[in-house]
Amino acid sequence: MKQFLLLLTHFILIVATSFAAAPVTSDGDDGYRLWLKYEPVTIPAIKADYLKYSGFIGQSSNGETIGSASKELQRGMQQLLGKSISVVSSPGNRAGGIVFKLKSETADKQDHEGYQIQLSAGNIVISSESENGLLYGAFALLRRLQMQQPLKNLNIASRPKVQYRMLNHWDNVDGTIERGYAGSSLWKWYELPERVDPRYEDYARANASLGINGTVLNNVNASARFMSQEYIVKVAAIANVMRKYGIKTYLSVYFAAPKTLGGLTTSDPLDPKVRAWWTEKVAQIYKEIPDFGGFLVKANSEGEPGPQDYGRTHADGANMLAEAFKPYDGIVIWRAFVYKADPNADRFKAAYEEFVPLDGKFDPKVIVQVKNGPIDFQPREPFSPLFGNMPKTPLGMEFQITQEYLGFAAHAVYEAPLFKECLDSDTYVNGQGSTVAKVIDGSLHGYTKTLMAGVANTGSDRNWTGHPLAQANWYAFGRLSWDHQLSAEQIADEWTRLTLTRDQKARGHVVNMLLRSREIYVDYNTPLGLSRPWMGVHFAPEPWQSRGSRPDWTATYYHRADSTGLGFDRTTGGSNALAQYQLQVQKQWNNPDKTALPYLLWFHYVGWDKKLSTGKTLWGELCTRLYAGADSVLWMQKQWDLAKVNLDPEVYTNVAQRLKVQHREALWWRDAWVLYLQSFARQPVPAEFEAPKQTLEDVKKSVNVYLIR
Ligand code: BDP
Repeated sequence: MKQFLLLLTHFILIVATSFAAAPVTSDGDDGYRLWLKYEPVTIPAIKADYLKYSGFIGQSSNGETIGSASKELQRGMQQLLGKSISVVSSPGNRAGGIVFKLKSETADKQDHEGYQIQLSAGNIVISSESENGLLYGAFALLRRLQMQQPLKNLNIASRPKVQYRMLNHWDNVDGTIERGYAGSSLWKWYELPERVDPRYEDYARANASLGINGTVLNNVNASARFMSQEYIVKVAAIANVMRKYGIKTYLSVYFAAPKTLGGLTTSDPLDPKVRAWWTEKVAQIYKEIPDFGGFLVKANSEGEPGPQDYGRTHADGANMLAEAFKPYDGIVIWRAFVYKADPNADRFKAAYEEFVPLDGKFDPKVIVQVKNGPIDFQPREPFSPLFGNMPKTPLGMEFQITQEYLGFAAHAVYEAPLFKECLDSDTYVNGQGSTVAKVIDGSLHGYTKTLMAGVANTGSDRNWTGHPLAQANWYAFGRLSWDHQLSAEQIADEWTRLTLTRDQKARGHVVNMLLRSREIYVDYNTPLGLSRPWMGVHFAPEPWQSRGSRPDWTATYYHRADSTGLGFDRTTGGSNALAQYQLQVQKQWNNPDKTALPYLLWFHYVGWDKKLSTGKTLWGELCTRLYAGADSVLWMQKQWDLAKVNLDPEVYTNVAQRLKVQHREALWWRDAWVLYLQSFARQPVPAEFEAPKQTLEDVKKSVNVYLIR
């Protein structure tokens, strides 16, 4: 089954990306440079302003990362201002340059990677307690210059709100990427360690420019092969590049590796031989990678092995690995994405039920990584009830940047509003204002370790992300992992300026479109709180799918449509999943008349004729949203066209064509839901909309094409 799904995913990937690569012309922007384009500054006063500080770069220590910072400044100033700048190791009292200043460390860990940029004694001074901070400061200065912002009164101080800011790659040894839609893996295992692709450095630069300081190279459905010496040296070759940009390298581990790779008879975490095996393994890794970041573990989840195979708990498993890391800086990131195949259970409740009883039982080296929602990266989910309910265990956030449920690389969906919606949700655990963001940044419970991870959307496509606008999602994730208080709009505007156009009007159109894109997607894909994590293709509509190897791997399990209504009752009358939240949150969602419409069907089974707050019946409202969503893709096309003259023609055409695909597929989704739900609701499509021209059977046939091997 797994093999088949992998093949299927691969097939879809090919289909989804076959229209991806517009030919690259010599003068077009192929997207490779991302937001680090460094195009010449066009405002003379700004140029003159910065040129005053282009005399030299003062770099008095010679670490690798500070070296990268100088190199980046040289590259940036050369391209932005047309001036080559040399690096001096002892600037003395010279003025007219950019000076790096390494300060002594304070006890506050978060300050460690922070930076200040000020004008002082005729120089631009970038100071930090760490080389990473200096690198982040250099990128921040370059960002400012790229955005043509004046230097006057320059006084910037910034520090990360979260300690571990990382990408999770779901990349496999064979070069495929689970849920990857932008080509194959960036990591070329077959040619490593001898050949180190120069692209690794550009990857590291892009991440460092956002403040990302960690990367997990391989899929959470991990191959034990990554624990072999052969692969450890390959990983070390990549880690050598990452290190220069302040990025630590991590690996996902296969929990049963002691058995499959080590030849032991068990992988029981309480078995002394197993513990010794891991201790030795970790030591072996540190020999090759002295700054190794740690392990990411998916255990007892979707068929992966884990401690429960031996009657042990998640804490037993995680703590055993933590013990192996004791002599080192590395950490263990244990995922909370678990749900058992219980036909009577509500998958929504599973992670909470398994993990909350373990609160306080994890080693201090462990962070539990929780997906933003209780199910699985849906276009809209309520926040996971784990947030706030494990005060004694550092909980990290797992967002998905790759668009598994968001239209792959064919649909433009700007994800910052989705990320922010979760981060800004109030858990009420310590009264009003106990937001998820405060859980994640540690301020609510005083976590010693804090983490935000994003499942990467990068691949071997020349433009990294397949859809040119998907770069904005990588960018937004990185910026929010540094500062979750930035707004989705501010990030969109920044990214658009750096990547697409400096023109204010054109930017306005693009930003407008980006900001609305997620809501538009939700409208034609999963309106009013529908969800659809069934086992099929995660791309095409299949609300009729009712057979699977387990009930929660069907579509009907989630939407529960029948002749009287639709939706999943999670109130006391139903699964009572709502009880996992604080009372104030329950109040928000336990009454169908008061539940905000975007969450309605997440918590309630609602009759087809029930009048909603909009004045329409459930059926009427569903139709309205599905039609409005699909039509709004035409509005997106219009916004994009309005910006055309200020966009690179290559990028313009690439996105314009994808928006056409998006519209075609939005209609597909709309028709699938309307026709399928209509077979239960037995009502006509409201008169103001044109009824679908195809039949439900037609839609099913078109979806079945995706299932053909
Ligand atoms: C689901 C994906 C699956 C992942 C799993 C996970 O469909 O490919 O392995 O999540 O996060 O969303 O472990």
